[in-house]
Amino acid sequence: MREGQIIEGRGGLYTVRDKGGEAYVLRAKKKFRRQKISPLVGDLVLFTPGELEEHGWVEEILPRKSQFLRPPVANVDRLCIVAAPAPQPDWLLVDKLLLSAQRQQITPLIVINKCDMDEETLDFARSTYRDAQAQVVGVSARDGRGMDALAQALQGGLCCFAGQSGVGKSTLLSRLLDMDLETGRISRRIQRGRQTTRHASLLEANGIKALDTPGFSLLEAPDKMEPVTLPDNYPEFAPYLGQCRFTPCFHNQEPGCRVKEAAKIGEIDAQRLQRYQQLLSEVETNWRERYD
Ligand SMILES: Nc1nc2c(ncn2[C@@H]2O[C@H](COP(=O)(O)OP(=O)(O)O)[C@@H](O)[C@H]2O)c(=O)[nH]1
Ligand SMILES: [Mg+2]
Ligand SMILES: [Zn+2]
Repeated sequence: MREGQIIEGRGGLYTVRDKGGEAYVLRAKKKFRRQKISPLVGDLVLFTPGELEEHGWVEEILPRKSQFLRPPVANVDRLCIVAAPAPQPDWLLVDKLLLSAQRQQITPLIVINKCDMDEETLDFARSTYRDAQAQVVGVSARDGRGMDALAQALQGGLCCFAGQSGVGKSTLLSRLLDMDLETGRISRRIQRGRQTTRHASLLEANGIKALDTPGFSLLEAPDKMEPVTLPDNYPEFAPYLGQCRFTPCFHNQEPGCRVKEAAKIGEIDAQRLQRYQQLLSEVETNWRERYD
């Protein structure tokens, strides 16, 4: 058997590329369906190539380092969370994406694109996420600033781009990989009615391996999160651990909360705490409805 990585999957056919760069079209063995496992783009697999005109078989899926439901992808090593001066940044979405990355031990990178428009968004992101221990880089896919540093940061490992529509994910990816990917111009035409099925695919060029996942802004995890674990994902809360009156403290409605106090006196970013509380109520609702 040979080893390779799934770079595309559609209609029950999987394209797998081996280390030498050769691509094979395969079907998944029936046992995966019995085990309720579907091969995902990004999966490392063992396979037998087909002979002559026959397709081959995906025989084994190697253990996954990370996995998402939507988009259905596996083994992402780095998540690029893209925001820009326009459209107006949705920092709650940035926080949610940071959380998905942390939960799966994926290294996040906050990429502020369109720095040709203004630098204030970049400064804002730097100060907001400094204590969250997330790296922030500023780039412009248009004038090229910061692009070499970004390309450098993405060498090796599999990266995935996420963020609001219109922030420039496709443009960035096209530039990084020297490929002509679907950007805003074409997307608008699709909105006017042309229906296309949108699949994730794994692209590789210039030492960068990236997932092109058109149409996805958020990464949906395969499981629901227990609310009490949410604060663990906020490094800025860590210095106050054990200093709240209640244990556990959700840093929400409780009196004598040291974290809320820290936000009040400016030791913690107050807006980040506010978004945390918003996120907490979403996590609580999902947790209550976890058996539905
Ligand atoms: N000013 C400026 N515009 C950009 C930049 N990068 C992308 N855009 C534009 O932003 C729009 C949306 O880009 P697109 O890549 O389709 O965004 P996506 O929805 O995140 O994939 C397009 O009109 C791009 O030309 C940039 O660095 N600066
Ligand atoms: Mg796009
Ligand atoms: Zn508290």
